[in-house]
Amino acid sequence: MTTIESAKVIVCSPGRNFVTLKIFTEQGVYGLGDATLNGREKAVVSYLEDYVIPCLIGRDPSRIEDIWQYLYKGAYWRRGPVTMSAIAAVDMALWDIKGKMLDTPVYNLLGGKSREAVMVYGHANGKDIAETIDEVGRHLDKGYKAVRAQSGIPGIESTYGVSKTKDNYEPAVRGDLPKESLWSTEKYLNFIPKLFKELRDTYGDEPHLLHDCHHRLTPIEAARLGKEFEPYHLFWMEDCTPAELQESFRIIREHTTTPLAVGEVFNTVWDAQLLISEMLIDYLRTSIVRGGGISHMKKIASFAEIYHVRTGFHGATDLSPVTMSAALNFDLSINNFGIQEYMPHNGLTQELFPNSYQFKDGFMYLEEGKPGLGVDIDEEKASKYPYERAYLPVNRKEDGTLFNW
Ligand code: GCO
Ligand code: MG
Repeated sequence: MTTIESAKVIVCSPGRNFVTLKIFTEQGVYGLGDATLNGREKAVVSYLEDYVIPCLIGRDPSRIEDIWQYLYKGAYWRRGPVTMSAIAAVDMALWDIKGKMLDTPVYNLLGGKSREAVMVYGHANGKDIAETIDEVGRHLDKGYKAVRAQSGIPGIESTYGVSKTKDNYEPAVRGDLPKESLWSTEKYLNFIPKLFKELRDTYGDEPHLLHDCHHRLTPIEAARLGKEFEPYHLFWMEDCTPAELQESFRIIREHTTTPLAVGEVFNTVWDAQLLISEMLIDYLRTSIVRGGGISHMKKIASFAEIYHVRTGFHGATDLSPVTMSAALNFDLSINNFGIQEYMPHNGLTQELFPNSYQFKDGFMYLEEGKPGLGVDIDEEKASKYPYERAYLPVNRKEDGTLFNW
């Protein structure tokens, strides 16, 4: 029998914080899991170090499902982002170990490839319509088949998804307190359909265009926007309302044929049960790191498949290359894959996490024959970039009311 000998948590900050779990077996094989929870990283570090790791020592790492159930049911306190990110990290590491021990990529363990490559979408953002159009064009020139477009809104100083420097948008800001931003739904709703009209006028019908509302609308406002987007046939409209209230999507669905994506903040299948079974959404955004790892995401994706819901995993830069590698193995294997978000990590992060994925012409490819997840961590380099506290922003309406960010 193989046995788990030890495990440790590695925290590093090559431009942003990452939490990585490394599980070692007595046989000398190790596995990696991502446990990064943006803006609340240390809560997961403690959950792993103080409670989970002691329960892993001496166990057989090949019993992935049993260990998952032990950590989920055995804690009594179920669900939630801290618990599920910690369980996800263990689960990813165990799949990585299993793949390495059997000398095969994880996608093979999940049923083998269903496709050769994974369609990804990139992020285009600009301070106004003209700049966003240019940014979309720059992505199309790079080969992207799908681009998410976010633009600054006239009269609002800063907007979700729009970077001041035109770099990839990084919302977490280092410092002692969260930054505060201001929001006006009225200004946003009057403006944003114009962006997509201009994008279609400029680039025609072919490119897939996506947009993230970032949880800021009420159901009826979302219905209005979905309807106004219809002539520009978006690939999806994302997180149009905060989705704790799953029933709210019935209202949106009654009014619009714009495809809906939701769920990057979800943690279990129960967060999306009604959304999926009533076919109120088209794409589920829950990712491997938020959704309890590969083992639980397999169940969610299979449930979604029955109802014609496809995956569209969250893949912002706060999900480490370990999650990205797990996601790509998963995306390659399932039939109801939709699209994968891809926000390239900075060069330093790529160095700290050597990986085997490659972007080409709008698709992501995994190097053939890499066993396990196909990702590693350079611990020595990582130790040179210690944790720095960073928060996601807080959002207020123009009159000061605290709002969704
Ligand atoms: C996305 C997301 C991100 C999140 C971020 C939070 O669609 O990529 O909405 O931009 O805000 O991942 O940590
Ligand atoms: Mg989003």
